[in-house]
Amino acid sequence: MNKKILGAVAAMALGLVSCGQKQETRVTEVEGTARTALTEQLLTNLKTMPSQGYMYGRHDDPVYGHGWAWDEDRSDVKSVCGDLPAVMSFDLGHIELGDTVNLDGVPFNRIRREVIKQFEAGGMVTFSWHLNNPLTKGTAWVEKTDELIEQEKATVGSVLEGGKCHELFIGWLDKVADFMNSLTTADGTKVPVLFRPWHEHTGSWFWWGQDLCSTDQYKALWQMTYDELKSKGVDNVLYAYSPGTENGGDAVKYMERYPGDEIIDLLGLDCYCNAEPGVTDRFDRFTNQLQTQLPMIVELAKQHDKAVALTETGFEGIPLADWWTSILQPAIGDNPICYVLTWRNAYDRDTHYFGPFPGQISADDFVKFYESPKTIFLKDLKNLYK
Ligand code: BMA
Repeated sequence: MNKKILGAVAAMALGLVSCGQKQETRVTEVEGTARTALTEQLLTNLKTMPSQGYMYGRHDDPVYGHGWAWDEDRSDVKSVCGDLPAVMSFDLGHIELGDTVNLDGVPFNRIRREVIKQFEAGGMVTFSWHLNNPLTKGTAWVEKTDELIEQEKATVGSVLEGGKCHELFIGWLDKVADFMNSLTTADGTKVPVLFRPWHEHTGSWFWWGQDLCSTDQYKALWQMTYDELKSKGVDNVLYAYSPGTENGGDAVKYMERYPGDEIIDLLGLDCYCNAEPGVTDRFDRFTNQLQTQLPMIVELAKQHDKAVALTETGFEGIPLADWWTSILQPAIGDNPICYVLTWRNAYDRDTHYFGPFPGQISADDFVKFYESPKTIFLKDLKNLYK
């Protein structure tokens, strides 16, 4: 989500920043790696899923929640409704740095274990990647200060072929590839996952965002990501395109930076319900956005033969007791999406949560949401891989 991280980034003097890498031209010819049968099967099932309902997903659900962290076999979703999300989401931010924990402190080894567990339970996993800025060495979020803005705008160009961070960046992609390749069960089965990099690019808060790079550069970034993972033998990954709501319901705008049918498997939307004090129709805005944009995306998905999902949503702090059944569900309506995912319940920030926990005012309504015939949680799933 669009969450600005303030401060903490050492501003490096303009011109002194270098990736410390040789500038080399890279041969980008990619050997074709077919995707595994299970991965293709997952995609088929994501496309047909809406005839049964939509899966519910939560970011980082099995590793921490509101007021707790790192327990085993614990989940805020389960504590409230007795079942687990059908979709678990995790973030790969800081894997590029070679760190053992991600940007929110979650160990990558634990993520790998949870991915395998979710797969073996019949559920699905998706990954976002809030990776650092390879040029400024700052976070994924841009600061746009006088000192940094030029470099922030040069970042995507710097990682593309011929750019001064290209070699460094290929190394970062290779770390992601290694991780994807390491998602194997005890019998050696590679776990299919959905990867959702370069998300919310229609906003301008990440270094790959709208005002920070050109359309061609953004598409080239995707192509390079796809090619590099493929060349490293990654055959268990589906790819999601997930812009924010800036298209305003215009299909041409939604597709403006679309990387292509060969790369993308799922069309998504990141759309949050933001409470703005003093604005009485705050829910109408969210409802309107979903009701205008989801049918447009569904139509595009039909034309391009892709799956559709509400890849990120939520109402931070959920101050409305019946938000799940009176706002979210009606806003999704009958749009055939395969899943809806709400963001994380931070363990260390009291008000940063997007799902209920026992005692939270929307907990009872979440149980109604769970009981709705439209929602699919882990126990409802038959088999996503058959
Ligand atoms: C954001 C916020 C951040 C977090 C990031 C990645 O939207 O929740 O606190 O670091 O997602 O999980």
